[in-house]
Amino acid sequence: MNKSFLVKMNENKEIIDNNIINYFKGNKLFTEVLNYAISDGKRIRPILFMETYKLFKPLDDIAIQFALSLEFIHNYSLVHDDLPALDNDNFRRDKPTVHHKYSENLAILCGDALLNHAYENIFQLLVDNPNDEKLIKSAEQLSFLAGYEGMINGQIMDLYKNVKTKEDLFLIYEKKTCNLFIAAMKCAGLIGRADDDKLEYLVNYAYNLGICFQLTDDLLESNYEDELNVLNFIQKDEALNLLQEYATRCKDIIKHFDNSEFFFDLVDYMVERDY
Ligand code: GRG
Repeated sequence: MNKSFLVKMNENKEIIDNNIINYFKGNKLFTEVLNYAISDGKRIRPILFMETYKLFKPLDDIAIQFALSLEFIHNYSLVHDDLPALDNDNFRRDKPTVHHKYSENLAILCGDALLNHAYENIFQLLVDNPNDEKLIKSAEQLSFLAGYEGMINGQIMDLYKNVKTKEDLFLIYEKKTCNLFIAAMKCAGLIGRADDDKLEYLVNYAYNLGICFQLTDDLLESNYEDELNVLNFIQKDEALNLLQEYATRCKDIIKHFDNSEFFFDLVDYMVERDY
């Protein structure tokens, strides 16, 4: 992997980690629960947001706060997804899940609180910048893409749809995974005043990158038989070819931007990652 890309990834991750670790103050048990839920992760969505933002303007506090909100939403979805009523997972990021370490009721409330805080943070940006119509639009887009027709709809399909084909599966991936990637890039583009053509490129790149991310996840999974996994629909060779196809699409799209080396390398990172 390109060394300067990895340095950039680490610098970005550090910005998020420095702002998010022990974010919630106080010494109550619930503060501990909230901080536990957000203490780890690759920080891909906020990094995607910040790097997209930098295609248009230098990083500022609006960008960092928006990026943090994306990470709060992502973490709320993981805490709730791990609950016994949904995926019933006891471990995530090599640690006990929130409900497993604390309790189910605290995990439900933790997810609720993270989601609310994400929007509280964004409303604060709107209060501070009341004339920024693009910021308002980006807040609306984030809530749409993460909402009942977006990411949550992916979870509904995962639970209730009879997935018979690869196409059914990809629709779930689009909703569950790609939507937050799209939110990251589209919102950054909106706030950065990208024109309509550029916004469309950002959305398409984010969609294709989300599928690459998900296909890599599937290929890394060894016990996939009873799960939603592309390998239950096609052979490994075919999945690897498909992954390359989506990766190439990303690279073709991002050629439309100047100074977009990071986004070329990001595709390779997504395809080559081993965790
Ligand atoms: C609203 C409950 C609820 C669910 C919405 C996002 C989602 C649907 C469920 C979360 C679980 C899941 C398997 C989502 C697919 C996307 C995915 C692979 C998430 C993990 O993302 P990473 O690898 O996580 O970026 P880290 O740990 O790095 O933050």
